[in-house]
Amino acid sequence: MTDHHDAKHEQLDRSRTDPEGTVLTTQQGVRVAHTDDSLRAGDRGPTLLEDFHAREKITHFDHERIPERVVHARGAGAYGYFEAYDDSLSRYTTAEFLTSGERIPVFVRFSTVAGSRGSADTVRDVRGFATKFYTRQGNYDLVGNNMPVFFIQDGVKFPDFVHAVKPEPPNEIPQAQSAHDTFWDFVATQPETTHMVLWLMSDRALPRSYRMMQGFGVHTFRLVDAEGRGTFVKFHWTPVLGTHSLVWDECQKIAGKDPDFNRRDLWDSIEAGQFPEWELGVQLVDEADEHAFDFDLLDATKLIPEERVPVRPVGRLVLDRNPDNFFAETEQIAFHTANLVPGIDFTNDPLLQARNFSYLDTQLIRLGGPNFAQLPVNRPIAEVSTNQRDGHGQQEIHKGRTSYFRNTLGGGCPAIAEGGTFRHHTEAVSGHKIRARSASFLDHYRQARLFWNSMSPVEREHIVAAFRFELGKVTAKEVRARTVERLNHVDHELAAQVATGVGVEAPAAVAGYHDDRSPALSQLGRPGGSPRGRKVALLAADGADTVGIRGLIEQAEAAGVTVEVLAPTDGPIAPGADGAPLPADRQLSTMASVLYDAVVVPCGPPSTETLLADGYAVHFVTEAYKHQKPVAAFGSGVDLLRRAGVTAELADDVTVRADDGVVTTTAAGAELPGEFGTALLAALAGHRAWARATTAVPA
Ligand code: HDE
Repeated sequence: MTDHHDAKHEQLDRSRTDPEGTVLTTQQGVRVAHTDDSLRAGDRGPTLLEDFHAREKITHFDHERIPERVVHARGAGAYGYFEAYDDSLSRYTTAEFLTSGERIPVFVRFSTVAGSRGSADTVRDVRGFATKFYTRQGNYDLVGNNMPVFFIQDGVKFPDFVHAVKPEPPNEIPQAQSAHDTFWDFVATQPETTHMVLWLMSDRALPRSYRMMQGFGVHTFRLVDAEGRGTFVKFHWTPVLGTHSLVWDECQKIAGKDPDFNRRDLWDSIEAGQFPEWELGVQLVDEADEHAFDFDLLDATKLIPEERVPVRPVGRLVLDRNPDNFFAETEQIAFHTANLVPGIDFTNDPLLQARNFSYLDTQLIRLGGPNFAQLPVNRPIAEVSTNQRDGHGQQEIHKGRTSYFRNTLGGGCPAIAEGGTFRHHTEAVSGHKIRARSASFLDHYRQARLFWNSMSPVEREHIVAAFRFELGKVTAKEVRARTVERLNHVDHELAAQVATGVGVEAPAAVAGYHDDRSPALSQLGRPGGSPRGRKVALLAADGADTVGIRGLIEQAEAAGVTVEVLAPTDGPIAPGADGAPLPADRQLSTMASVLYDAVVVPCGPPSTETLLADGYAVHFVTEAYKHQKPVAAFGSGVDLLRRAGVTAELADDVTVRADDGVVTTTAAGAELPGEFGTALLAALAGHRAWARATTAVPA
């Protein structure tokens, strides 16, 4: 396989600068001797206008901010590559990056939607999953989300929708939350939102990690072959680590304990060489089958069930490099749904059509002019030659007298390309010019119910709890009632349970409920049971069994799991009977169980005694237990589990006991059996012990 993915970095290297070994200068390159005092008339006198250094420094600072994205303002990104597995898609498309097997450089930006740039990562929200492929044929952007459908069917409603979900105008409250009156007022009056709102109330809105969420292109796009023949396509990203979520109580706590939780997780994993990875899959539909479904392929509030059209794996995406500068790269990257390469085209999805206008338009104000494609992160690696000239921030020095087509004075250049050009798919279109919605878009409940029917019991519980939380924050009783009315069209039991929670009357069941299911929609039913990429907290104090701990850490790390040692104070932990001192990674009081996937309490009577008397330690275990996470202890560490209210059966001898996600043994030191670590890793692979009773959450 050719490794083509360095091409972008070679280009970026020409823009990367490093202050190492340099001296301070002005923007003009004049060396600066003094930057702590401004030039003034006398040491207590007024500052002088002629202090060009101070003026330049302050002026630049005054202009450091640019408008944040109107949606998806909060994000995190990374570089990597995409490689197609083989050329099997060449029957359908001339897009080389999908068929060549070369490593294609990419930049991916993940985001939340509603919050401002500085908002917390773990809010209940959709996540953006936008990929820029720097292909040899030009840049292709797949600007997707982590949910396969959308709130509205026509882009003309997007400003209304976003105004409703954003903080309310009088006081700009609440930040990054849909749990307020205007959002639910919009939802309750727009039945087309119903399907997506179920996704939003599901665990999908609370990803454990950007590395552990699916991505979707949402719209139906088109692949186009060399003869101009089109095939409908839906794009899917499937994470190698599985699709996993946080629970709501955790999310709210993490928003305070570590608002950068998802951003940090992405950064840290790439720094550690644990490169996040997804598989690209496509659902292909022959154009002849356009009307073979009980929904319209052009309707972005609908998905194609995977059981009906299987997702065919076509390649892999790997993120292997963090940006050097957040602003220059993650903030200035500009995605656009109309950045297409030959072999991919649009459909008439009215949401997509509006997006094709919006993204270019928004970049003009956000990035300050028409030359943002010249910013390093946005530059294609394909050759660029246009007749576009001038404008703010022009970086190129265009030689020659001609900047028009057709010219003879410039030798006719740039000439019209012969091969490899983009050709719009030829589609016959007819109709009256009307402002109307197609009747094929009018069923809003069938797929909402399909989603609900496909959920496991615990996923349903979470959805009901989410509706109760969100509507519970709505002050207008009639909006609560109207929303419950809508839910009643999806499922009567769902409506009744939400109604009870939010103090409105449950409506009578309606006719037309169906029993169809799509098992692929249940996150808990999806494959991905591996402990890889997880983070475990190990609580220890002086006198801990460092021999047993070291053995366990080694076993965990071999399985791709990170173990952090948390101690009441910084500094190395003194060993118990034998063994060497153990460095502590974190001080216990600076961390919290919500930042980890599991907790382990090791042996060592003095260590256990200290932890039993430490409120943070006891709370840590209680909270992890109540969040249904794997909890493990060996030797005297088991006592801390008892103190923390763990009610599962605990080991009373050296035999490893793994009950309800609680792994224990009385063995310790060199005697600690490998099965202890194996059972912990198996519990981690299961993500949570969902059967564990949680009536008393929060901790
Ligand atoms: Fe976007 N969207 N969007 N959107 N969107 C933007 O573009 C818009 C929609 C998505 O990390 C904006 O550069 C309209 C669907 C992502 O930089 C803006 C409509 C999907 C990102 C915009 C939609 C998305 C954006 C704001 C309805 C999933 C972040 C800043 C017609 C398939 C990209 C910007 C990044 C960003 C408009 C609907 C995904 C204003 C008008 C559906 C991932 O142009």
